[in-house]
Amino acid sequence: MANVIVIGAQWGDEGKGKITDLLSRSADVVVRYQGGVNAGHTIVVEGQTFKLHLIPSGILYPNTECIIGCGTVIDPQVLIAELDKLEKLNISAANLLISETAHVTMPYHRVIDQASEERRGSYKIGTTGRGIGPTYADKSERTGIRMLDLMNPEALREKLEWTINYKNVILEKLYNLPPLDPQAVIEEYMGYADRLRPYVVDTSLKIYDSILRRRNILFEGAQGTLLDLDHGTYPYVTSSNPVAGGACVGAGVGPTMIDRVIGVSKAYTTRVGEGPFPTELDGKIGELLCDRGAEFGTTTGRKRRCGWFDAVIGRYAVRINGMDCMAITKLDVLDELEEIQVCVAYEIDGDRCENFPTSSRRFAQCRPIYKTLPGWQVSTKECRTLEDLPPQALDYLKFLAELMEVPIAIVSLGASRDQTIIVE
Ligand code: 2SA
Ligand code: MG
Repeated sequence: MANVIVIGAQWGDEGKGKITDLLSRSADVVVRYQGGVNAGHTIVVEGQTFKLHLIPSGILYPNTECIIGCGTVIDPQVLIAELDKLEKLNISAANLLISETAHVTMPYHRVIDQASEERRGSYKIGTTGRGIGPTYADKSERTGIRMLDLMNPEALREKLEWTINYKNVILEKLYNLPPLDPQAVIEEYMGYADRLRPYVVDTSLKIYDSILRRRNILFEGAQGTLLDLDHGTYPYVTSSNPVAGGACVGAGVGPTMIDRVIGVSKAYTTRVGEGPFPTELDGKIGELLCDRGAEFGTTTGRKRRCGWFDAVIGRYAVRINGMDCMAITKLDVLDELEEIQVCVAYEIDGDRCENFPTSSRRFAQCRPIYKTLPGWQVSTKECRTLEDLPPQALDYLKFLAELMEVPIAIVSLGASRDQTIIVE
């Protein structure tokens, strides 16, 4: 297994949770390297369903070390709620480590995220409203609060007094919102600090130590390639780097330590939030994909927009992430369709375009050029090998692999662990 990065090849929600869960079995360490409580995966333990936003699902394996790296942003309130939930289920969090240089999401980040979205009107991004953008903005502006500060009452008091007074000017003058009481926030966050202290360490050092001991490390991306701040559909992106390159920065490891990159993509496409989406389907087929795929956000419950598979994006994701292979998820969602379309290229102003355009304006003008393939119209949910698949489904997968120029290593046909084909 060695050191592997798993990333989303589309706009997030590709089913990375299930694939990382599969790979976690052979991992000694699982590392989250970016994002915050905007991510979410659903976990089922003893028939009970619950959601994790920050803690890697690897926590369910008693011997797997789970690391929340320096590239993440941490909302302590949500993290503590997750720890409480695990405790209730008798799942030990003793193997959890949190980076001391990760940035902390504060109440003003959440307020500003929501207020600025409202202010943007028709230019809104469609954020999760969890304060992610403002937390990363403060990191870049160098006014952020890090876990190190949270752990040090004196530093916390000093930094927060200054910062909250500064943010209050923005809240009052820019958004006409009530100011925050610095003392109340300081007290609240000091309480969180005590609860989190046992987990907070220099995680980069811990990861390096694991590398030297040849332990298997899984770097788990949140969101997806097209939501990457630098390489996605800017400005309709998140504020971190979900691409494979982000794993090095966000975990604090050098690129020579990484052995493999696995991309995860749905057999169709979804997107939550605003922004162009060339293969989006408004009508009956879009509804069918949404219904059969249960396409609702884990964090906000928002309905996801659905559309056909887009191989231009797929090729782009293969390139930007240096992908070795791909996992295709939710193939079974397509089971009932008579015909399936795949976007093979775009048309912009009468020209054929094979490559993902960097300009959002151009991207918004892209019209998909489709190739139509026959559907299979039988259930694939029970297939466990490629030979079990109906020939049309196999042809569909072969076509995707050809278009993206990447081998397909895993096919997923449902939420449970056994509904998986591992391609030898
Ligand atoms: P933000 O909140 O600043 O990161 O939002 C910016 C854009 O990034 C999108 N985004 C996501 N898209 C898909 N899935 C995400 N995670 C949750 C999930 C989403 C949910 O797992 O389902 O529950 O709604 C995620 N996180 C951020 C977001 O829609 C904006 O387009
Ligand atoms: Mg998700």
